[in-house]
Amino acid sequence: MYRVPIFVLVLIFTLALPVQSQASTIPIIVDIDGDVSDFGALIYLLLDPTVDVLGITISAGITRIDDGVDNTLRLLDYLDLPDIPVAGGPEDPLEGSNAFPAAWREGVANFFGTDLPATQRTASSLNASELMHDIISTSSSKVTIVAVGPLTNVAELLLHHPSTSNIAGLQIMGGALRVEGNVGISSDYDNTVAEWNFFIDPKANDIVLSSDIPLNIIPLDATNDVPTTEQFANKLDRIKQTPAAELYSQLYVTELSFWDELAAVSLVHPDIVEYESHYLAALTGDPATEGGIEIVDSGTIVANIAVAADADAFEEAFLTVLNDGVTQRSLLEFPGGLASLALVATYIGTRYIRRR
Ligand SMILES: [Ca+2]
Repeated sequence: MYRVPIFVLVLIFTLALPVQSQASTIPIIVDIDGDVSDFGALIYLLLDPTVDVLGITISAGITRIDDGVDNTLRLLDYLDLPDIPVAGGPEDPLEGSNAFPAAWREGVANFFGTDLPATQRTASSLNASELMHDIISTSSSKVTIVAVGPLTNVAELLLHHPSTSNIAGLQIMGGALRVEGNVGISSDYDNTVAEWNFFIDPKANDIVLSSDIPLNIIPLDATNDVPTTEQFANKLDRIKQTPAAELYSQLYVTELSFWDELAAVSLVHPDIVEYESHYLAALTGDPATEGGIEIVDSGTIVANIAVAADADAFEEAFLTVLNDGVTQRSLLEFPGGLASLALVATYIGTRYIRRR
């Protein structure tokens, strides 16, 4: 029988082991508005072993509520995950009538036109803010809310259930601090300061930024540093080996940003972003500036707001979870890959010479 030398076995197992964080589990609720970036973030959070997703709520943003709930239930089925409760929020913002372009909203139906199968799973009988409250009030440890859509559901939670003592914090994708917003450049709205999530429901932003919950905000200032590139698409196509990676590669769109994905990954890996700490105020009322945020001298709580991100570290952490540990395909691409190959070649060569 051919005997495999021990050091070769050690080498193989060393290369095969996924690198995983040793942090304790983070209990979270994920609030999404159903775009590709939302599902990228959600998939990451569902699959990261250091995160425990207790519930998923849908806010009306890119998605209409029914589409968002249906797509999320299909995703849970596709990933063969347990029954995590899913609940939809209101179709309209707390105030105003700002909305994403209709064509964008049509595009999310039927899981972005993919063939993701329909599901027998059903939504929670509770609405989004009541499901949040139910989870938070019965959790044995403090719950973090990851909100990557308009803040309508979170604001409703705070309006109806003001006690925030069992909320660990909010991890939010939204806003633009010192960079141009993305509403005016992609729609007919005459507003150059707002980012889309914060533009849809400025009143909700005001309620959240005025609360006493610890805030981590990931605005365009940081997500501009993590663009969705052709290079990443090619890499994903080359290495994908899981249902999650396969689905994400179908949905992935280049020349945008990893908006919500960055908020998700930086929850687990805070060093990926660079935070500043400020009192922040939400701009409301004026159509030209509503949805904007600004630094102010005083407030209820100092927020952490990300101003930069490390693209390489983000992509590695995101891919590690999405693709079950495999972020490189060729042996030559492994760190130390050439050295490993040389070791194996030396061993085989030595055996060959000894036999002769
Ligand atoms: Ca989103």
